[in-house]
Amino acid sequence: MELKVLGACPLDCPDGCSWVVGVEDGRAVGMRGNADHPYTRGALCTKVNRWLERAGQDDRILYPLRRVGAKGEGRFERISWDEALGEIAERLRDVAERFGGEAIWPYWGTGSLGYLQGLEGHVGGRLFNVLGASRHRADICSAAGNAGLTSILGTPGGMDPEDLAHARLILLWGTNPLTSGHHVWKFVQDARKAGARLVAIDPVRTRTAKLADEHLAPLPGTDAALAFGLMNVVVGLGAQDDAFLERHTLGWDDLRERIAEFPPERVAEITGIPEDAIVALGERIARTRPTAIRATQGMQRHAGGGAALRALACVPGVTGDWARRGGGLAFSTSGHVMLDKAALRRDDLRPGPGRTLSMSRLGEGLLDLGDPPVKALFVMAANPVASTPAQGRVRRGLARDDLFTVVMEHFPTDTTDYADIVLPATMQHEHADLHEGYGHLYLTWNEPAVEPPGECLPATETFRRLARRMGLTEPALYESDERMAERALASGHPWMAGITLERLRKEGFVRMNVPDPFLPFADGFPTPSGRLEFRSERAAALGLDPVAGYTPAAEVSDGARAERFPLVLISAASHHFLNTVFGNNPELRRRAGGPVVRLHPDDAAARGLEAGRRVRVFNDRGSFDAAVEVTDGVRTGVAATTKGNWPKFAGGANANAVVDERATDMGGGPVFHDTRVEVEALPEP
Ligand SMILES: Nc1nc2c(c(=O)[nH]1)N[C@H]1C(S)=C(S)[C@@H](COP(=O)(O)OP(=O)(O)OC[C@H]3O[C@@H](n4cnc5c(=O)[nH]c(N)nc54)[C@H](O)[C@@H]3O)O[C@H]1N2
Ligand SMILES: Nc1nc2c(c(=O)[nH]1)N[C@H]1C(S)=C(S)[C@@H](COP(=O)(O)OP(=O)(O)OC[C@H]3O[C@@H](n4cnc5c(=O)[nH]c(N)nc54)[C@H](O)[C@@H]3O)O[C@H]1N2
Ligand code: SF4
Ligand SMILES: [Mo]
Repeated sequence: MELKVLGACPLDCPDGCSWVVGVEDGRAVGMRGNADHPYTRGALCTKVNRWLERAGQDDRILYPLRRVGAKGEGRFERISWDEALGEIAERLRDVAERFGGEAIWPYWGTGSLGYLQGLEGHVGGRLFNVLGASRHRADICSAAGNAGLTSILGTPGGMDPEDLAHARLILLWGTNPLTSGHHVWKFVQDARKAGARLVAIDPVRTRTAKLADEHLAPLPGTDAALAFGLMNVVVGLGAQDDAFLERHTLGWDDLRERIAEFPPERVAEITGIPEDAIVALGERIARTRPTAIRATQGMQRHAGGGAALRALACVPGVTGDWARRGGGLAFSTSGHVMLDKAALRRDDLRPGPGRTLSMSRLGEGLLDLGDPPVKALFVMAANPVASTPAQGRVRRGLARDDLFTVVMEHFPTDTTDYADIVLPATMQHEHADLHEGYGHLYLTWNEPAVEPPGECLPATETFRRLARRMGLTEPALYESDERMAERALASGHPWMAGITLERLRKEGFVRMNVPDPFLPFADGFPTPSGRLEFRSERAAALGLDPVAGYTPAAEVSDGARAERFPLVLISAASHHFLNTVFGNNPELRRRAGGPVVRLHPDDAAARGLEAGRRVRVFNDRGSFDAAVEVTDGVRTGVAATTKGNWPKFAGGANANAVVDERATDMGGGPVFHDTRVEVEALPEP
């Protein structure tokens, strides 16, 4: 008889799907989206539909491995868990003794967002706290936007994306949901059926933009200017919500002056969008209540990414839409998740405060930092050779002979190729975990459905065994997965009331007890003033402009650099891969058809490039190879490619070979889409 086991997709996607695994005789025989989950509603996605196929792929890592070739070569021998843990325990102890705990860098990626097995995976987080390791700041994805929004709203958590269904005008701004989180589309379509208009704002005519009522294509990195231009039109019509501004905001006079600096004519020049289109959209916002903005990570991958989200959040402040159901801005709902994260992480176990290292700057961390230098790197659920900026520097750092590297993985990635020891990790349907979705308000429990293959172990169990091997006595290092989940759930916050592990296990998912309808700021904003802060003293204290404004991108706006490298490269989500996960799935690789760079016909013609031509995309940092697609779906001056290609299947490099390690204005995020390149034909084979 087939058993149905409820679980959760662990990948870094806002949708946080609930899934059902069919199990027969201890084997997983099927997986589908949970039809009962209000957000998943029965469907997974093109990628995760191949989850079980992925779990059984021939190249899966099933045993601990020790490197036998040179770093980067990827030659290993099988060893026992006992040997692996013994060697890791000894090397970590040795590094800590000789250089101090901070010479150890636990590098957690986004392969799993689970509270137990993933990001800061919790026995592991506790173990590295006990060792006094450097702290890892997971700033590669949303840090700039989170910081920008927090400066004005007090939290990155905005409106419930499900409430997009109640909007009358929806701006999909720097987001491509049909590729990067398609479950929100149902709510968008519900709004349209009720008469709402849909506008996409993206330099690229994406799958999503093609289906919108209107598409505006700004120059990359100019969104804050566009937001101010739209507010300029709204205020020009006297359509601001004076009562809301008076009661709920701080610094309206300052913002008003800033808005006056951005008449549509100037904004047209900055953004490359026709002035009449800016005026028309501003007028539409002025007369349409409620207007909702759905923005995700795309637009904050520029030097001014924090300022961009900060500016966008001003729009519903001016129109008063933050107070209306179906109005406001939806970026990430993570800020609303009231789990007791401190009880999981246990920072109190640290011997001292400890330095913080940036996930986005691994090259810098391995090559430039002293005092102490990083001597041991523990990589979990991350593939930095493929996903982190400055690929050449990352490779050089990982190739250091004096660095001891452990990688916990499912597959032989470009990163495991540099490991001294590789540890085989379980996949989601083989271990337990607790999840949120950063695009909705449900918590999900993932029950293990089958026994792991080979000698794969969950991260939690790996760290319990490592702690024992190191002779550590702290009891928190030996807690069970279930006990940790219970602690996280018992935060005492009213939104968590009645949500126990027992209930989650039985029901699979539970909506947090937020008020219904959910207006996140009905009781005020969680800022120091309790108001929406157009003017923020906290921003000023960070050396930033106290008033929201426009911070230009770095390379995009650099005229001298533009002469050498005329095209702005955007490397956004691939439809077929989830970051680099699935990048080694044969069928999805076949569908993706290898790396592609999309150019406007004028830009292709200027370089004598025809569709299908193999090219080198390069700048002074490095290069990668791709095939040209010629399309008027990208603006002139923009080259569009995707992230997620494995360098080892793409001639040794991907888009991150040309991306800089520079940080964003706020949050220390990466600047993937703030990159200038040139494209030239490769010699015909
Ligand atoms: N299929 C698939 N789904 C994914 C992922 C994946 O790799 N594949 N990745 C997941 C992860 S980790 C994340 S963080 C999210 C990311 O999901 P998104 O937020 O959608 O991020 P991106 O794909 O980087 O960019 C979205 C859009 O922003 C546009 N864009 C780039 N620069 C600018 C700009 O300056 N202004 C404006 N207005 N638009 C701009 C790009 O052209 C792109 O179409 O998706 C998740 N979902
Ligand atoms: N050029 C460019 N680069 C980008 C981006 C971009 O827009 N453009 N986007 C960035 C973004 S938004 C993100 S979030 C980062 C992601 O960067 P990373 O966090 O490094 O994510 P991935 O590259 O997908 O690597 C995740 C790895 O974890 C493994 N894995 C999956 N599940 C588990 C598990 O349960 N346990 C263990 N041990 N391993 C597991 C997978 O096999 C995979 O190799 O990439 C960034 N890189
Ligand atoms: S990747 Fe996103 S859409 Fe696909 S199953 Fe996972 S959560 Fe759902
Ligand atoms: Mo991400």
